Amino acid sequence: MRIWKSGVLGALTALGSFASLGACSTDTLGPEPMVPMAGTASGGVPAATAGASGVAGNQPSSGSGATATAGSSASTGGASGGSASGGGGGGSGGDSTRHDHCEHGESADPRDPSLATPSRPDVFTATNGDVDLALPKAVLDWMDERVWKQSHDAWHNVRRCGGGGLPGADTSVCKNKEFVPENQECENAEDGYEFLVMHRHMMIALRQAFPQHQELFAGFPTFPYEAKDVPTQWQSRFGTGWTQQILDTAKKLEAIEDNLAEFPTEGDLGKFIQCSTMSNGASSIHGALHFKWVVNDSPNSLGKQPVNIGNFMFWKLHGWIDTIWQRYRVAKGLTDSEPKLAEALLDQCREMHQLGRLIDPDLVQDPGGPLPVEHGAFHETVRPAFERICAGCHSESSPEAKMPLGGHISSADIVKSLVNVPSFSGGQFQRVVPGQPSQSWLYLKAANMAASAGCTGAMCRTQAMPPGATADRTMTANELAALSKWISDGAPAPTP
Ligand code: HEC
Ligand SMILES: [Cu+2]
Repeated sequence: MRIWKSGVLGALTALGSFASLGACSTDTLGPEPMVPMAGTASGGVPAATAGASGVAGNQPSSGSGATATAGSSASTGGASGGSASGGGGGGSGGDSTRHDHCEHGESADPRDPSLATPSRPDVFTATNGDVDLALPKAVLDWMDERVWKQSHDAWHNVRRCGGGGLPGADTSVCKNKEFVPENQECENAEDGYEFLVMHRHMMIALRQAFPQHQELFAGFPTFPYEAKDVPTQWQSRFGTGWTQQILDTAKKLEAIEDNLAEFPTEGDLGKFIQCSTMSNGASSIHGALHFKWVVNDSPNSLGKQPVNIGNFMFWKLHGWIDTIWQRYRVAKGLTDSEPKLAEALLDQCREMHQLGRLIDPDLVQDPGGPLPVEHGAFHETVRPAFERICAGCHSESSPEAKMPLGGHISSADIVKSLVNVPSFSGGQFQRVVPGQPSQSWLYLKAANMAASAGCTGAMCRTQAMPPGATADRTMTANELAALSKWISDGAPAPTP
């Protein structure tokens, strides 16, 4: 597994923010449609939706569409939310437009329309007959494509590196010191705030990705005091209900407007919900909500942090927590356009994303999803020319010579199909031989040197690329020099 260059992230962490990462992710499809949040999910649960609108950069820019031409990425992109972090700057990319899911939001997933409407959770029945509810498979797949379960797990675990928290948590992530946040779990109100913001970030992203099924991610409208307040599949396991302490805590939170004095800041509220254990040592209200419905064999068991975000109830309970938090914010006069929140959401998105990259550097994105953030000579100096004049025929979906050079594909995947890969129609040549441009079929074809390169074998197509192109559609001397240099330098893979 490739690990983050600690210097890079260390420096960023020193800046106190992950905000500047991702500013050079390149998406050549042009501006993605941005999905405005609906006002409320059906069922009248305004929580995260209300909290979310206007902070996640999900408002379509009024100017988009009008000026989606070369060099306009800054104006078509970071319309609203991202501006809080100043994440927009640095125009690196010709006519490519950056797509950064943290700044611009998630695009609607193509699987959304195929989900059942009204939405239904998937049912899992354990061997002992216990029933658990999970998110529909398409949503679980969306999460898996982004290693979300592991990233969420790591997000919590990396806050336990100081020794706090659950025994048995996978703390291997702690060896990446630059990922260990200063505020460890339950240490202070800052951690409480991050807890609230991180889970809201996930809700926002899911609602953007599945806009027609937002109710899947809506919380309990009020605390589930009674069995009838939970889905039928769970009612039989409601048992004797809640302890008096949990009931008292729930009532206090349900009357949050009257109890503001107890929570000087939002972070204090978050800390109380996540961390405040009961006097008998029983878990916090957050823990109690998690543990009440645990089905141990369930692949998305609420009790297992590495998988629990796949559980239907996870979003019911965290949505309820978010509702209480949002009510607190409203009572305190905090608006959704508050820059502090916008920035914190961006930070939490970045952190989760980077943890995902740490866990799975080869993260494969789904075809409609956002591309990973990438850097390096290929991505920055070679790929722009390919996008300009090659990607039309060498696109990721149906590449000529089975060789993708652009489109909706990561630079890492492009490089993988080039370096040390035998050519399709270039005889004995490989596409790219690290260190040797003049032995690299890609360079030879692009530089119109293939005809004299000595190709042997049945398949020797020596025409220059692009075939029959006019001068304005061939690579310029500078572009060829960049390609040659990248190969001479060993054709390194892009870095995140
Ligand atoms: C108009 C369509 C078109 C464009 C534009 C185009 N190509 Fe091609 N390319 C092809 C076709 C068709 C083939 C297969 C025939 C051949 O090898 O010449 C091919 C083959 C190749 C091959 C051989 C791959 C192998 O494994 O044998 C390379 C290298 C290549 N193209 C590079 C490029 C580059 C670099 C650009 C942009 C500068 C480009 N192509 C633009 C149509 C195109
Ligand atoms: Cu969590």
